[in-house]
Amino acid sequence: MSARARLLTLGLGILLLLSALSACSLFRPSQAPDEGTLQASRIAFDPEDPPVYGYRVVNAYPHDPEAFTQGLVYDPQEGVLYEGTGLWGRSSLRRVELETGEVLQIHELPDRYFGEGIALWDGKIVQLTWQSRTGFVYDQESFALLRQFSYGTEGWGITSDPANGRLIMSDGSAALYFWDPDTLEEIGRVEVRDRGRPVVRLNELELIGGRVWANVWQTDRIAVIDPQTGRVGAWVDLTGLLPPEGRTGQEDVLNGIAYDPENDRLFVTGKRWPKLFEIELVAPD
Ligand SMILES: [Ca+2]
Repeated sequence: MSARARLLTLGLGILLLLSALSACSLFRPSQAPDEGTLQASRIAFDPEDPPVYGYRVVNAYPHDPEAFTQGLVYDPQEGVLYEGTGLWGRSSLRRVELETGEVLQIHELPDRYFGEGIALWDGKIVQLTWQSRTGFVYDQESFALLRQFSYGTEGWGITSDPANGRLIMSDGSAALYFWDPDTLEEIGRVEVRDRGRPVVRLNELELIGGRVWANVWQTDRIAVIDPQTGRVGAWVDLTGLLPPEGRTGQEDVLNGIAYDPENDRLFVTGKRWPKLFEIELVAPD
């Protein structure tokens, strides 16, 4: 066999091997498709026909059943959760250990404020209140109050969008508002729609892979939204997440989404839920 024929044979062999490999599982992504689950950053997004994802519980952790969760954030640098809670006279800002649910630090709001969403920004924590049109900025480490500010709507959810230099907040309507993180003034807004229909009662928020995940108040659903267009491109249905045997009888609705971008972990809980869950998503059939 000539050198040229040998080369050709070798090349053909490699081609055949590559096509065989790509047809089998070796080239599939490592993120758990074997179990039929996906991590949050990997779900499909289709505004024309949004897929509805189910879930699988990966871990269940204790959660203070007195915490009326209104804001939830995970800080990958510290490996802890930050939580904002509501109710008159019971509202707070907390640093919480993920694995135990232990409250490591707490700041209680004055009784006249009903605490709402929280967001981390540059070593600070921004906390909204429900109807007082008042927000607070704290030092992330000490919880010292740095600033109090006003805004023109109710306050429901808030999340940070560092890549676009803005905060994104909700007020219970179908709007997402963009805020300058330094002045805390509105710099834009978008209406959220699912195939043309406004999606109202957007509550707690989390930015995951450039998309806004929003709890829809009084439902078990999370809308996944493109903040540039406002279009919903996927839903997550968390019906049945808190099983009957785990209930205390005091629970309110699903609320609270936190994301660990370093390990692609998604955490969800609810108001006065005794558990906080790490979940993965299950694609529709
Ligand atoms: Ca959140």
